Amino acid sequence: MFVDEVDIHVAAGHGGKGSLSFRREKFVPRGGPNGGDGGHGGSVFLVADANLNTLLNYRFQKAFEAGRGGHGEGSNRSGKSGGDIDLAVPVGTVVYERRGDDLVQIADLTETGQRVLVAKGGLGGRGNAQFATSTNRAPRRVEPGLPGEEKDLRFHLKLLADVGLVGFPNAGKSTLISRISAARPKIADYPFTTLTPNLGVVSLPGDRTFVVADVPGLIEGAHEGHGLGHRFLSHLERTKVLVHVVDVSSASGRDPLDDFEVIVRELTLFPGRDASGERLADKPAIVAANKTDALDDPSRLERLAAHLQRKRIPLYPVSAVTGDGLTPLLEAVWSEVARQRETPSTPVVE
Ligand SMILES: Nc1nc2c(ncn2[C@@H]2O[C@H](COP(=O)(O)OP(=O)(O)OP(=O)(O)O)[C@@H](O)[C@H]2O)c(=O)[nH]1
Ligand SMILES: [Mg+2]
Repeated sequence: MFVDEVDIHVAAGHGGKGSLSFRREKFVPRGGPNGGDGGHGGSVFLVADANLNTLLNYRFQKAFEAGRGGHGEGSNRSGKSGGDIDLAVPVGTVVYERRGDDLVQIADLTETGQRVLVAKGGLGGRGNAQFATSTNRAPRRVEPGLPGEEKDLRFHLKLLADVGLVGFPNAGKSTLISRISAARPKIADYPFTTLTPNLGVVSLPGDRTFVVADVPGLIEGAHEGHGLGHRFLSHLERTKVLVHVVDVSSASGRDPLDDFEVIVRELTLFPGRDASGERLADKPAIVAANKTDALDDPSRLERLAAHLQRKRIPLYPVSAVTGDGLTPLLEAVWSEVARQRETPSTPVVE
């Protein structure tokens, strides 16, 4: 099951308290203070794990607590430090902290192995040995341990892909990704076959690779929750290029030009932006006019082509089933991906 948003609670460990103790030895009537310090509380970290692709685990367990620091002891023994905990999250997880009614972004785990501190353990208190001075040789002062940080966090997984496939249900997005990558999503002749996003890696000759995301189809009114709604569009926020998959055969019973415009409108109405403030509708777009093997009425494709030419959007007629036209499409997609990779986006400073 694919889960891309969860709310959890993390608590770092409390620091242990310092010890109050004096040396007691035969023939030493008044031994000096020897109370050790309390151990520090354990901290909570998040670690980006490339083997995870969902936040499903956090559906079942929602509260995590790192270890408490042990109390200090006599003979200057410090308490044990509380154990840290590492919570594994998929690469692409954005972390928000709840502060009152606000959610404030505190981390973005975009690289495998990246580890970030989200709740710091409390310091252990000092034992009385630390308070001895020349004027006070028998201090009775000790410190309690400090509480560890506690936070309410939201994890939001936003997949990291270079290219997003968008289009109506049944347009052939999953067929296309299965044809150009090793991804094997379910394909069927009915709408809403794909219920969660799929990722695939496309490899072109000359070590050129990019990652494609196939997301559930959109329909008119998706921004109002129709169909599966906008729910999965956040997974396209970080893509560099969108490929519109448009069914140009007559099977859909709709007009390809209208289909394209409906999707553009839905993208425009999606509020999400990437780190540079770019909206989905502003991303470079390429149109794959699909199902040309079943093109019974060429005027459907011609009208779409004329429309896109006016809008200066590149069009590639393809058949995801026979493979016709896929090489030129992928080359065009690659060129755009490569161009975007060369112009790093300037993140919005918050
Ligand atoms: N003739 C023909 N049929 C195709 C082509 N591409 C996809 N199809 C068929 O169209 C139907 C839908 O394909 P999918 O790949 O599941 O469509 P999708 O866009 O992923 O659909 P959703 O997951 O519902 O959004 C399937 O029956 C495919 O076999 C094509 O190039 N030519
Ligand atoms: Mg699909």
